[in-house]
Amino acid sequence: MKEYKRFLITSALPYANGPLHIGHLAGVYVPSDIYTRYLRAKGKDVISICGSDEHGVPITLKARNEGISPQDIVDKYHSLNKKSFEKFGIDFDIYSRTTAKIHHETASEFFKKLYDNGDFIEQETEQYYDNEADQFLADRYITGTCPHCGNENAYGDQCEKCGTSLNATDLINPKSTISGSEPVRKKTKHWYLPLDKYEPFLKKWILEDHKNWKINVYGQCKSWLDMGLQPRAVSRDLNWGVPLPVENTKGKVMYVWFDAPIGYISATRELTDNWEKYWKDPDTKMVHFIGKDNIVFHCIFFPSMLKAEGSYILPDNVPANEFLNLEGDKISTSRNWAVWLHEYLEEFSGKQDVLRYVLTANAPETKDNDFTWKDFQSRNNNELVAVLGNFVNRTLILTQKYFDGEVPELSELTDFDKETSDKILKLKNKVENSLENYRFREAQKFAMDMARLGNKYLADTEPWKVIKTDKPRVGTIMNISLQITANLSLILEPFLPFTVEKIKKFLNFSGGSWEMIGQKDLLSAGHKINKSSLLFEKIEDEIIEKQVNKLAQTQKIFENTTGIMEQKDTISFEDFTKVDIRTATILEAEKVPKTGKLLKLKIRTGVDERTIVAGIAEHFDPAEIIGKQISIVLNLQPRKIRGIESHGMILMAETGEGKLTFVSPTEKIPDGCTVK
Ligand code: B3M
Ligand code: ZN
Repeated sequence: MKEYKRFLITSALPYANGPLHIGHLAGVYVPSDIYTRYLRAKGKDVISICGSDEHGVPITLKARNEGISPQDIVDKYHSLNKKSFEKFGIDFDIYSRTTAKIHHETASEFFKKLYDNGDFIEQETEQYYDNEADQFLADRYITGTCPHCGNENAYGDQCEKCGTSLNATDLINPKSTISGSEPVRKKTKHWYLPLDKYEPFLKKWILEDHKNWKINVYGQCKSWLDMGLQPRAVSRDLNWGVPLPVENTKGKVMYVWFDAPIGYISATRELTDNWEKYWKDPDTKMVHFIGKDNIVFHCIFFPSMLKAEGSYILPDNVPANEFLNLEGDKISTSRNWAVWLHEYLEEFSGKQDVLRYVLTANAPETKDNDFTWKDFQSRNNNELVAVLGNFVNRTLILTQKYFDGEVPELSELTDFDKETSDKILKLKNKVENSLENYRFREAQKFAMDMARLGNKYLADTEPWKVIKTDKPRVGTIMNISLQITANLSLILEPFLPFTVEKIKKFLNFSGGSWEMIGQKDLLSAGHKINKSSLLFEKIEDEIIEKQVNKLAQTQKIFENTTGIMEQKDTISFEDFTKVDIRTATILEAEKVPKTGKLLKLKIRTGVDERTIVAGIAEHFDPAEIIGKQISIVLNLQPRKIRGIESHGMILMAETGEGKLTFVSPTEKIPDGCTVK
């Protein structure tokens, strides 16, 4: 294997038109961060590059829909996403943006060079034009009737009803979404990069020279290359993007996938005057971290651009991941089926490492994978708490207890002691080998094996028993356990940076390089450690249920907007009579502090007076509902909601849009009457 002098790590530039979710982290940013942190720990010369992709048609559409400018949209999401990355410890050297001046300059220079070289084909085609709005229409700006299924709201590039991909000119009765008028065909000139010309080069470079690429990446490239490549337009008629640096091209900008990958170069330029070393010296290893939908752009399109330009290096690897699903369903922004990072950060404050851990343990490295809240809980409780947290905590507590927080001396070593210590180095080599091959879930598992090793060592040596008879022996045991803990702080750093900071603080250990892993004397005898606290806490069922309910709620809203909920499974009459439904009256109502959603109600049931907590605060003013006669389930098992015991349930009818009304008798009758 080639020894590289420096590393250039890029992570796909997320579109700044929406917030980030767990799929982004799992597929691209956690793996790239692990890899970068590992290289830094090895003392390598490495830079990690990312930023917002701020051009493209969807951003202009969103802006139009919201009645604000595209710049407003990208400003908002650029700062939101930048913050999310920082909070998750995704440690880029720079997080730039493609609306930056330096990017427009860099992309223009790049385009101009290819243009002047005669690398583009110039071609005139007919495209739809909106006379009222005075502009050409991107495919997404045209709707019409699908010629295949008759759907009247098909887009110019695709019918979402039957899934057929379309040309705008296929649509029957096309309409401009900007003015509503019927668009006309008009000639327009565009520039194309003749990808077919680069096919022989790509075939050799990928299919022969990079057989080591991940099988999903290699396979996708091969199928593109087998199908044969076509020239690809690098310009668009749009007023949002990098203007073409060519005379007489007003109203034309670069195709977003032309300028976006150049964003990696611009960001490097912004970061350092030394940028050409990273981009032009063949001793640099460049690695692109991306999701699978970006493979063709990073393995075929961008390399062809770089090759045409001539002075840049090509990526050594493109370890693209597959997709992460959520609770068995594809993550979807438009259906709000996602776990958003900014929400996680609020709801699980301080638990960034838990999510990093779970997403790596479940990373969609070779196939699509599923995130479930249950798995999240069990990995936290059974692995982070029970394995890592438990080992570190026991080691620190026992050291405080038996040796007053001082690293004890080693005395004579048993074979088991030696074996245990020797395994540390073996694990380092395993983790390293996995990381070098972009197998992050395996790498993390091997790193955690070091905590498992520690737990087993403590369980087998039983210092809490030995202390009664042989304190020097316990000194040896604790010394070895502390060395394992210090080694853990080094080997886990790429994966769990926040946890490692804590461990180092507890150990009063300043850390060290990757190559120190395996040393048996990271902490010398007599070294004082600090007081500690728990590294992880158990996540209770309640918390998980809340998240699952939140998702169910989302799903319900989307099901209901398309109609009424389907009938549930049938039940027996006997089952039905088990539910004791009664008329009742609301006597008092008040908001439950700090919840926003909950009302605490005092209810007269005819049988008694009792408290019921209901999630209706967003729909009703407490004052408004006092005295109202309603129906309740009387015999529901009492439940604690936010510390308040709730006895029963208020019956509500809910519309598709989530509007609630009480189910009340149509005339006043006594409380406690049965509803049957
Ligand atoms: N903005 C696409 C995406 O988020 C994209 C990546 C650009 S990388 C140069 O899927
Ligand atoms: Zn259709």
